[in-house]
Amino acid sequence: RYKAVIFDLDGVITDTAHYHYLAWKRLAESEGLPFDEAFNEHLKGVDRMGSLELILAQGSRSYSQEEKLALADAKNRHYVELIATMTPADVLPGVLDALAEVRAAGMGIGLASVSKNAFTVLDKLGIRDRFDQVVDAALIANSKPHPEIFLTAARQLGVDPKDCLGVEDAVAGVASIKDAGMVAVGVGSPEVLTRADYVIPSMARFRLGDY
Ligand code: G16
Ligand code: MG
Repeated sequence: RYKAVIFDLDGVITDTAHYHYLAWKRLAESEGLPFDEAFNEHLKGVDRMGSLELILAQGSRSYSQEEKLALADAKNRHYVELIATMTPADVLPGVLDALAEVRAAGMGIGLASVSKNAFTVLDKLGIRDRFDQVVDAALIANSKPHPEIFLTAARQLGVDPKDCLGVEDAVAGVASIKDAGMVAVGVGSPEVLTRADYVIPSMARFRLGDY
């Protein structure tokens, strides 16, 4: 039924979503701003400066562009430190089987991540060559929830968006998939990922034939 499957990176392929959370939490606390798991859900899939804006909006003080860039840079340095320890063992359970299942079905495989660190993470995991096309921050102007990133991945794969399945753990990412005209598989909780067509608790439950 589908011609390609396009996967998100952070939170789907590997648990970098947790590293982003830790790095933003430290940053927020250093500025005396509130931060918890529930608030973090809004940041998933949102690019670096967009995430920072959401965090700073929790407080009343205004920041110059220079201060914002310094804060974003500090968060990224912490995040890069955290991902430096990653190895191929950090690929989440079920992911390699899912990629093999999609490959065996003769479909294209894409990756859609708004992260500037996407290639670093793929190389740490040793799985860059399993994707036919990778679309990262360098190739797009609009972060998720805008559909641009999934539309770009479909175009690069040479398939129509309606023939694509998108896989995402973030509210913003599911919105991006749906607004691109694709079918969405959410990885997480159905109460959070309300726009997803299907929701699985983890990639270990991914079965192409179910969608
Ligand atoms: C990811 C994360 C976001 C993060 C963004 C930018 O997007 O989900 O939390 O803010 O990348 O990352 P960086 O600061 O490394 O450029 P995705 O699309 O992979 O879920
Ligand atoms: Mg994600």
